[in-house]
Amino acid sequence: MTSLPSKLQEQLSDCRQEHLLKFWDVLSADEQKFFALQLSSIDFELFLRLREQKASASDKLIAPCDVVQLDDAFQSKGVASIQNGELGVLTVAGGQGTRLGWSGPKGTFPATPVTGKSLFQIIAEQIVFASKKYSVVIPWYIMTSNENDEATRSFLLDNNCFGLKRTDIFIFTQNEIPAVDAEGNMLLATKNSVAMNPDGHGGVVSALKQSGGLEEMSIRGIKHLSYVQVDNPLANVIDPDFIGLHLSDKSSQEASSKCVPKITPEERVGVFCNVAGNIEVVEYIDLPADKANQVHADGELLYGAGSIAVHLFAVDFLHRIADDLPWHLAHKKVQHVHAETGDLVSPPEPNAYKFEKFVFDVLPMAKSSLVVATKREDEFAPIKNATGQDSRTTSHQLQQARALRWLCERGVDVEEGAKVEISPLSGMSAKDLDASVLPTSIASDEVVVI
Ligand code: UD2
Repeated sequence: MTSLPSKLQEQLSDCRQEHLLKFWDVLSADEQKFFALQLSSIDFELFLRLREQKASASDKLIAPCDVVQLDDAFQSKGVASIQNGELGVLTVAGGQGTRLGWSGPKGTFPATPVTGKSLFQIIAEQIVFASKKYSVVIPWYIMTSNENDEATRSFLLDNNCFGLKRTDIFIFTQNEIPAVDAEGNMLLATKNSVAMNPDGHGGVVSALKQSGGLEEMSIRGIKHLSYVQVDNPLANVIDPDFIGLHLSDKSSQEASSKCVPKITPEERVGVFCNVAGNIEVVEYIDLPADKANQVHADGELLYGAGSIAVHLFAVDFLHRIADDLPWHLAHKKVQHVHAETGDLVSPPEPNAYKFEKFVFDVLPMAKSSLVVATKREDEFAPIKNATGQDSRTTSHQLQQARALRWLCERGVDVEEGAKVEISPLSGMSAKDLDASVLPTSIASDEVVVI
């Protein structure tokens, strides 16, 4: 039996967390080693600060925010920036597909309606397409979590990175932070490990900095990042119109975001708002019901600028604010080992607080920030749940509908009932399809991949 290094012992005692060592003496030498290693990775100072944090206040002065429409007025600026090699793609993919009932990283989930391409493949192929179209290397930065890092790396390698060079993909892992109970105590996940949770997608900014990602971008000359979540197969990852608008302002934007009309007051998307003069996303659970339900004369939601979590960030800006994101507190169920008996407890009700950062909290820190309205039917078909709203089924329908619209726009006669999928390798707009050989018509019983 070994003893815990004295520095760790002191830290635990300073934070009054000695209860974590309750089972130390019954652990094997290897288990003790593992536990000591995990404990040494915990930022105890941060833990002490966060323990004092109260639930985020929702009594801020909130008003609807200004939104501009997406158009191609500044497309040439966007194209020039891409061609100059200034753009990188940033994907947050730390989540597991738990809500989907998928056991691997969410990005490995089969998402397209005919060929079942994974969420990762859809993004990779958009990058391949754009790299060819603009004759430029577009690096891809992927954030994983401890839980899915290895599986993500293997998946990409096993699939030859879907046509991208491995050296143009930068994979980095987000940090973790201990969950605490109502008394501010850490919980044991097992007898020799603390219950930790990933630090939220907002952890992407500090993780990019710590991993050397921001540095790597500077070396490559990357000035802007196109940020997307992994779970929206319709996200237009490299959009020259959006990038052009982002760059159109004289002072050049530090952050721009896309929004779509929120459909119902209950829809689980954050809303872009003006909060005390700044653009912020107010998360669905934080938007007071009276505001969420307010409508314009035409029936549209007053607070209807729904976030699809698609942003453009200036790399310099991320450098500046990397360590400044606030923390949010979420009351969640956390499975743990009973502090006295050592039995596994699966609480029926939320029993602990998890700390998370949200990426949209960078917006109010930007010197300038733009919210751009885009077509919901073209750019938003998230896959979140196993069934019902935002499931694979609803996403398939939306993907299919967009494919049909694009083909109709290019003059293809598509009969109702036909199954069609457009590969990102063929393009990211109806116009891009002009470079492909298209059929003149598609019969109702046909299955076509373009
Ligand atoms: C997010 C937004 C919501 C809306 C919606 C659009 C938040 C808090 N909510 O809701 O406002 O824009 O998306 O689809 O952002 N992830 C990590 N690490 C983490 C947590 C999440 O990488 O620690 C990734 C995850 O893999 C996924 C993305 O972040 O790609 C979204 O995470 P989520 O499913 O928790 O967000 P959701 O659907 O509640």
